[in-house]
This record gives sequence, C-alpha cells and structure tokens, in this order.
Amino acid sequence: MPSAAKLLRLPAQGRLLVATDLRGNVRDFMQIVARFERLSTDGYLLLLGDLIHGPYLTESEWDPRLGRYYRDESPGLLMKLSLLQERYPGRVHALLGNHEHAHVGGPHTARFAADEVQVLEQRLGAEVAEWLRQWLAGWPLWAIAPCGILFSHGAPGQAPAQLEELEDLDYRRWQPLGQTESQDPRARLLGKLLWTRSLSPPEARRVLQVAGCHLMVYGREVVEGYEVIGQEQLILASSFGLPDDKKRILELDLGARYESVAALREGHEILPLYR
Ligand SMILES: [Mn+2]
Repeated sequence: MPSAAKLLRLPAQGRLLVATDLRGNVRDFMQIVARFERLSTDGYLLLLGDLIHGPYLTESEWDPRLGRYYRDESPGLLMKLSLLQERYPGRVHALLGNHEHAHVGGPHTARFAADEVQVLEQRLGAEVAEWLRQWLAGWPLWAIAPCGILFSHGAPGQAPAQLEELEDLDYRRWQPLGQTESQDPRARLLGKLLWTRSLSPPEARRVLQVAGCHLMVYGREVVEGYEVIGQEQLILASSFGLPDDKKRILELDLGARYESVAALREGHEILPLYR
C-alpha cells in the first residue's frame, strides 16, 4: 500500500468547516457540501472520519432513536467526496476513522451487518473496492491547525514522543486497547489513537503539548451535538445517531488563535447543521 502522510497540516488562514461521523448519510453530506461551497475560495472542509457503514434498514425496521430515517449510501458518499476533492484540490480532507481503518487492515466493524467491510466492498465490486483501499490507506490520522487545534477521529489516547513518529505507523499493525504486554509500541500507539473514547484533562494536555496545540476536537461518540471536557476537549457530533436539530458542525477562522474550548461558542464557531 502507498504510504502517505499520517499528519495533515492545515493552513494559517481561511475558513475551516469541520464535521464528523456521517455513516453513509448522503443527505447530511450534501448539506455540509452546500455550506462548504458557500465559503469563499480560501474555505476548507475537514471530515473527522467514519463517513461510511450506516444502517441498511427499511423504514419499518428503523429505530427512531437514530434520528430521521435514511438508508446507508456509503458508495455514493465516497464517490461524491472523491469528486469534491478533485474539484477543490487541497481544500477537502478526511481523517481516518475506525470504520475506514477496517478496510485497510483494522478490525472489521459489525454494527449494522456481521461484517460491514465485506458488505460495502461487495456493493462496490472488486475493482472499486481495491480503489477504495488504496485511497483510504492515504488518509491521515491527525490534522493540526496553526489556530491551535488538533483534530482526530476519536480521543487521541496517547501522543507519540515526536510528531514525526506518526509517519512510522502502519494501518495494518495495531493492538487493541487494554492489551498491555506490547512488543510493538507503534501498534499500541495506533490502537490508542483509534479507539480511545475520552481523556482526562491532564492526559489531554500531554497530547496537546506534543501537538503544539491548545485544544482538541474529535468525533466518534454520539453526544447531543457537542460536549466539552475541561478546557481542552470538544467532542463533536454532526450526523449519526442524532435528530436533525441536534447535529452540529464547526466553522473556524484558521487565522485566529483559539486558546481553549471556551473560544468555541455556540452560534459562532459551533453551528447547527440544519437551521
Ligand atoms: Mn468511530
């Protein structure tokens, strides 16, 4: 597999739209794209992973606790994202979530099918599935913005000693959380980066120090739009598992300096997906 940067460095000016955990919801994705396209030519879009593997259910099988009914359209969402990246080179990015990782060496996820990887790759067909694996293998794990924010899919459970060490990680080599006697510190680091759910404030500060940032934003959990932990952590929920009025995205000024999560304000930086 081609090796590509595990760390994405965002620019120091422009606007940045951030959304996460779409899980095959094309209606929400198109809403985000419309918001992105209303930004000027210095606008960027960052998706924090888990774009794929939504519910493949009929309307009568649907659990209303998952929000408004939709049917998984992971294949269409991936195609639309790929086209968007082509149309706006260097301005549209996605981080690797655990559901994407499942296609490039991670454990296969099993929420809405016994094997969500197999189901999606069957729907895509062999050739497109191979294209998908090549593409996902190049998705980064972290994004860092000079405005002071570290972005990742889940809570970054451990920092590498130096940022450059992220590039040594191999998506095929990971170790589950809680398995302590590790032969391979890189495999342990990858596990902690992909599957940690939240951090204590001191743990978060240690990671931020390595990243050179003041706060971190991640998705992965279903919270009511967003949740703040201490001064350093914001958990964002943009789509999956929520009613439309709870879905939140971020719109940030890449030229600003955000010193803590208190600088991210509802109605300013934290915006409803639908208004
Ligand atoms: Mn996830």
